[in-house]
Amino acid sequence: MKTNNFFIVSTLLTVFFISCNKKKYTEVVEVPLPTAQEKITIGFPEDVRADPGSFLMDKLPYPYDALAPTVSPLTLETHYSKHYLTYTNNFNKAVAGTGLENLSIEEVLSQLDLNNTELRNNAGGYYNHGLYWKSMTPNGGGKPTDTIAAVIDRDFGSFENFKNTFTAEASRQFGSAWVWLVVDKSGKLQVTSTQNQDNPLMRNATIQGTPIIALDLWEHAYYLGYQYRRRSYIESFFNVLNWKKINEAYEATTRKKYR
Ligand code: MN3
Repeated sequence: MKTNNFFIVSTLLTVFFISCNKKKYTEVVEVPLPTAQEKITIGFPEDVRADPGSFLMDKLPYPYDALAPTVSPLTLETHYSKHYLTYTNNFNKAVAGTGLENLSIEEVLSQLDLNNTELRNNAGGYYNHGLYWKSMTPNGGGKPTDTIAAVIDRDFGSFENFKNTFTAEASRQFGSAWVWLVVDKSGKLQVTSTQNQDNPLMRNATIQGTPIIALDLWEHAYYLGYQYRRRSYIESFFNVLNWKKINEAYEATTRKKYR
């Protein structure tokens, strides 16, 4: 009898200790990123200053925490104040003395020498991020309205078809890339993608056109919030799309064409 009791008690203790250990282990895994550090790190977009140059940074049209949870505050702060700032400074350095510095950014991109990788990468990085900031807004998303809604229906059949096409194009990317909605040379909307910091305004683009939506698929754009779940970031992007601005960009493109 005594042996039996001892056996039962020790079994219960063993089970107890194992479950304690399991719990401890689980707690360690679930510890979130330190929020205290985020508070210290995050500043204000208006405090970011580029070096003097021909091209100015686009002002971020919302605070760093405005796009959460689609884009985490720390991601947006780092992206805008470090990555975008660096592209802008390096672009201004690379374009100086090329004879292109007084052109519009769209003209620079369509005319630049693709073998000049410093200029190509940084002019792309400068333009691409400017459009990415404008593609998004807090309380955005939903279905498009105005002209762009009708044109999406015309060229994709429906908004759902457009969304599926864009998501599929984004999901099949490998490595650092951008996904675009462009107005092509015939005025039709098309979804396309580019590698690195290239874009559809460059002469090497498979589908050339004027971009009106830009999605950054570099890891720095989503890794802190999503890690390996790139697909979740792509899906969440639709929750912050700025359809008002996208419609304006579409209308500006067609006006330019038929002017
Ligand atoms: Mn980026």
